[in-house]
Amino acid sequence: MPRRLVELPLLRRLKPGLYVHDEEALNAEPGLELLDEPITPIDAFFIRNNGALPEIDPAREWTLTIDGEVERPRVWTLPELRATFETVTLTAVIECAGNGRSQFSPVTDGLPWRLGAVGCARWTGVRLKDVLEHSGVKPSAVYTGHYAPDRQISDPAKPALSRGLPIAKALAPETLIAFGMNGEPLAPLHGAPLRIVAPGFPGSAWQKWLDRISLRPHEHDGEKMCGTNYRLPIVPVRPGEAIADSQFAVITDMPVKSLISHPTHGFISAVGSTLTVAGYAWSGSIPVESVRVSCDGGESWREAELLPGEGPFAWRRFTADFAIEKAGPLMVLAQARDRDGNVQPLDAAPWNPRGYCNNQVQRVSGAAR
Ligand SMILES: Nc1nc2c(c(=O)[nH]1)N[C@H]1C(S)=C(S)[C@@H](COP(=O)(O)O)O[C@H]1N2
Ligand SMILES: [Mo]
Repeated sequence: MPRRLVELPLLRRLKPGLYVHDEEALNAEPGLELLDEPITPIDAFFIRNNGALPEIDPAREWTLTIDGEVERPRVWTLPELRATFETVTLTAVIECAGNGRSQFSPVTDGLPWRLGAVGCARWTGVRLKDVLEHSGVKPSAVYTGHYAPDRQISDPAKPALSRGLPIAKALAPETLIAFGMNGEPLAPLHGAPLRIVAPGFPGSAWQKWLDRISLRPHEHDGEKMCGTNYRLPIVPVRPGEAIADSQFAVITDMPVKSLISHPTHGFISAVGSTLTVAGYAWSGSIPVESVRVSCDGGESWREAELLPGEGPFAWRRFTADFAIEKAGPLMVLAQARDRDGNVQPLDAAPWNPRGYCNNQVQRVSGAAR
């Protein structure tokens, strides 16, 4: 019998530290203290679902169909995929495009994510490129379309999500069809048995419960690919202003960003002690170059020490020490910069109707006593 993957009480046991935004679709994020590790543990990892969890019949063998603009369409079983293609493991950040949405003003539509809809994991799978090339990619293929069995809650006839990748990203060596996460078989909540891993691209491009990839002769137009869904205005917009769909473009590489995982809001530092500010920095395709940290609300800054990441798609640990000399309020900020000189905005990121890509500098308030 098909069954719903995970019920809420089970989620609370599996991921006890997560704040649940939405019980029906199961959307949940960790507190930032749970993200203070180079590899995010699975029980601290955020969950994002656009629809109901799919009903998966364990008795039916899972297959992955490759069709569309290919010479030789093909249906794969999991053992066939594993036996035919090289298995690779890479470390990559996945961040929901809506992470930080609650900090936009005025508020926008969408789940009011705080800052926890991000994590860094080790992903194991086969290269999407290898699987597509085995079918013979036609020159007419410019985009992938990804399909999965999960359905919309308000309209179960419709898929919850069907996103895709520009063909260059689909054929890039880092893009995977994954079946493992952090050395374990991929968990049902994270898309088992198969999901896309598209390092640097928004989480929405990382299709879970993948059962079909169709190569498209134009940009994919599946569920949540069009209109304002996971698309940003290509011109500045003011809140409330009407703008045509043609003025939006699909989000591809995510902007440079950092997260302060220590200390957390409301911290107290003793006068005479050292405050160590620590966290992680990452970006889409342009490497992170530096992080600077302030503990006086941005009056003065110090370059953080930045450790190498576990490969080019992982986040990088930063730390900065401050001598706490006098009592009073403290306001900790971290600002990452990428190699092209892009920095996190100190105040608001550009406002957009659906509240995507908010990489504004995080502020953590505390006090010295
Ligand atoms: N089939 C399917 N895949 C999906 C989604 C979905 O709703 N359905 N949500 C996407 C979004 S918006 C995000 S941010 C990531 C979240 O991955 P996670 O739940 O493993 O953290 O999955 C993506 N893949
Ligand atoms: Mo997302």
